[in-house]
Amino acid sequence: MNGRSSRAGAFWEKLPDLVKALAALVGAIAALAGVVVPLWQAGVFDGGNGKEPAKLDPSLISATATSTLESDPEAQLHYFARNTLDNNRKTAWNSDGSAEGESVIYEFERSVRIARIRVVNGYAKSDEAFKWNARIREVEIITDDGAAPREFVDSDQLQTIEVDSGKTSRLEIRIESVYPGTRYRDTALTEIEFWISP
Ligand SMILES: [Ca+2]
Repeated sequence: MNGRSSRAGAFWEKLPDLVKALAALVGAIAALAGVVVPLWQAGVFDGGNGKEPAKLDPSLISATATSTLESDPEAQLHYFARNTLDNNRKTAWNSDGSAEGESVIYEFERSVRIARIRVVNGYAKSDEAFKWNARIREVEIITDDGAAPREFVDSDQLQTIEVDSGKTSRLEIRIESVYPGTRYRDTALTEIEFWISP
């Protein structure tokens, strides 16, 4: 045999090893898929309940507050709690003076299990409005399931607060403390979203 054919011979001799290695790799991938697929089906990778929380339609929510700043009809400014559900950063709920001990109360058309809320704290329509008015700091989140303390971040960006309520027909945010405004004692909340577990 010349050198060329002996190299080819060496290749063919090694082929069974290559096939075995390839078969082992395919087997390993199949075994991994065999583990991963049942984990996925069991919901391990999507929160453990088989489905991700979904945003509750704001039209199914009513909003009230125990303190609300009077409207300014001439300037077309209104501060009612419903402003936190309109997906508009230019509108907000404002308390009338200090908000400590006051509540914003949301009621739902049907009982829901709330996994988290997402809020835009303060009066986010402008940097000035945000600084001038107070922002919510410590709260009690009160549902049919009980009360739990939480703390909001001093930011005009959307922030997430984990709630994990049982079935509840309402969620009350009772304000315990605030980040003070530089000009007003009024405390503001611009937006809130309710994310519910299926
Ligand atoms: Ca708003």
